[in-house]
Amino acid sequence: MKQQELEHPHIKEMVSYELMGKYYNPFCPGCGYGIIANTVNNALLERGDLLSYPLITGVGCCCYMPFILVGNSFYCLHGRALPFATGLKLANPKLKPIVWSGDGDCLSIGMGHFMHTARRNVDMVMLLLNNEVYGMTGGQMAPTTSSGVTTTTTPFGMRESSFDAVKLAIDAGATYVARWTIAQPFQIAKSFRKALDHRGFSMIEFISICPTYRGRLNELPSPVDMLRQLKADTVSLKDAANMDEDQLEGKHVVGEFLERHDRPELSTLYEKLWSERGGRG
Ligand SMILES: Cc1ncc(C[n+]2csc(CCOP(=O)(O)OP(=O)(O)O)c2C)c(N)n1
Ligand code: SF4
Ligand SMILES: [Mg+2]
Repeated sequence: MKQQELEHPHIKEMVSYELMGKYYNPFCPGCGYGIIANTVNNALLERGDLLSYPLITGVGCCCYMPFILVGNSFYCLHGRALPFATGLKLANPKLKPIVWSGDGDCLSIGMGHFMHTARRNVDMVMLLLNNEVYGMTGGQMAPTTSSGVTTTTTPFGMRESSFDAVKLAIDAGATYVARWTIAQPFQIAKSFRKALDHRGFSMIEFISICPTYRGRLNELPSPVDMLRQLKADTVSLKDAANMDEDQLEGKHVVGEFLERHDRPELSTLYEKLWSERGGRG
């Protein structure tokens, strides 16, 4: 039987079209990553000049993202996307690398790179996809897993405290920091466009849903249930200002947390150094 041609608006620009000749989606049904992929893809297509925005990933479910997005992609080792992107930026300062990383990829194995890339304020956009688990490897706990949450490695509920990626990014020196949930595609698109135009290290955290592990193990097996819960647990930065620590327990505070333009950017510093010394060679 002749295979049906699948209609997808951007199929010709997709990596998967070249690789497999058809539309390909590696995510489980209901995975929140699809919403992020679609939103970011549309914002990138608006730019037109796709070669200026290399897509770089570590390892995890979220790192399949470039397979279904437009543009050039580089698939790196687990936790190592940021140093690769730094090298790319220094080699060709005209590029604006876009790094995709999971909460495990960025805040466990890649934590050192995250801190130092923010400290150096390297001009790139880092998209941190936080589903509170290691999705790809079977739903183990992550450094973002909330208190009490069941994962395959916390069968009696998470007892450890978790990291707040936004606070870490700000303290380390990032210059644009935002957090949204996947139930906020308009805010995601606006924030992503802003990050593309920002000169310096931008970090946008997306709170996503993993129905397969995070949901199934916590009595929220349906993506719709998870989405409803996510919306119920979301608090804007403005509202959070009037809430105490107990009221904010288990909530996702969303908004633009920081935008600053007073820190030097790494590739600019090096370009200046090269020109003072008569060129790169
Ligand atoms: C050096 C190394 N250690 C461990 C692994 C196994 N591994 C692959 S993905 C992953 C965690 C992924 O979790 P996260 O970054 O949160 O991404 P998600 O799958 O949730 O999107 C781990 C531990 C690996 N690939 N390489
Ligand atoms: S395991 Fe979870 S994060 Fe990974 S694709 Fe499936 S739903 Fe998405
Ligand atoms: Mg994860």
